[in-house]
Amino acid sequence: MNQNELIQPSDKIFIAGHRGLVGSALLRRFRAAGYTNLVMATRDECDLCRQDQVERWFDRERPDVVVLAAGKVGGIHANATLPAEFLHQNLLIHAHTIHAAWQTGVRRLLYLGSSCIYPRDCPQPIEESSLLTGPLEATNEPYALAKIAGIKMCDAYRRQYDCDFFSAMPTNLYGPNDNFDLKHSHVLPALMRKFHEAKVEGRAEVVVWGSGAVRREFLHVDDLADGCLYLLKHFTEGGHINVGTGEDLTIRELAELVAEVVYPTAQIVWDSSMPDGTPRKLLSVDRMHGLGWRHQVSLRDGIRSTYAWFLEHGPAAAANT
Ligand code: GFB
Repeated sequence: MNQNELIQPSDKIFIAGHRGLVGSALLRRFRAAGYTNLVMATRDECDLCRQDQVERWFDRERPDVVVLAAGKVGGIHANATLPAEFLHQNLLIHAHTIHAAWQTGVRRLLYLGSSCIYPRDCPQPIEESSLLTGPLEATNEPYALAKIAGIKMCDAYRRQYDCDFFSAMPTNLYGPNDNFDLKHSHVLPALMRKFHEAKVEGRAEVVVWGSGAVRREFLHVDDLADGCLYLLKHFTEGGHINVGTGEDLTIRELAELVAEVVYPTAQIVWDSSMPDGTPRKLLSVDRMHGLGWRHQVSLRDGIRSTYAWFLEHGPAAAANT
């Protein structure tokens, strides 16, 4: 135990969203670090979209620390076709949880946002100060607005009520327990499943959306979980901080990398009727590096280990829908 750290293994820590990609990684990381007083809630036990249920749950459990990783998430197609659900559910989840945390005296809260909160065309790599400096990417504007509201709630509760609430902005994530749905998932798990199924079914061609020219940054979710624990222990500031690798690649390069691991002889066919989304989304990670934290998992190793997980568990195991 290090008394200088801002959270302690004896703290009661609520991981909201523990069945998803991020929440399940947080559970693994906290347990490995000796944090055993962890509390979780399934949707049946506490529906975060219902204020009465959230308030009752916080009143009963009284956590010391909260990590807010719950929310409706999805890839470009899910965001573009379910805008009302993304806006409504995320606004409710964030508002109820942050408000109840204040009401019950939670000592420290980490809210997880997303790199899509930044303007579509802002300078790259994206610094934290770029927030609200320009228009958002249209394909995920509702989700981004809900995430921005969550960040601003943490800032407002810090300012008005002196709450120790702050936010981390992860770049695009992947890893075990991801959503491998072919339509609604993010690009990396979708490609993994597409290449895998083409190989198993003996099909040469694999259809990949968009032009392949846009660039994305990918962080293994175990690295994000490690970064979150690091921030909870050491980060004394408010506001929001980026968490990423500081490296990006084109979707074409990503597709080739996934093919190399899963199905090297596949032929990639581009479906230009599907949207590209934002042209580039590379986070500046100078502040995290300045705090002494860096990611550990290379993209190639992360794709290999995630594919091994996929082979063991299959697409149906994914809980993050
Ligand atoms: O990962 P993705 O869905 O999300 O798509 P975003 C990234 C890029 O991969 C886009 C292309 O240019 C897609 O057109 N892509 C190629 C594919 N093939 C596929 C495929 O089979 N499935 C998918 N999903 N994409 C999301 C936001 O944006 O990023 C969310 O919509 C969130 O709000 C998330 O912020 C992290 O990076 O474009």
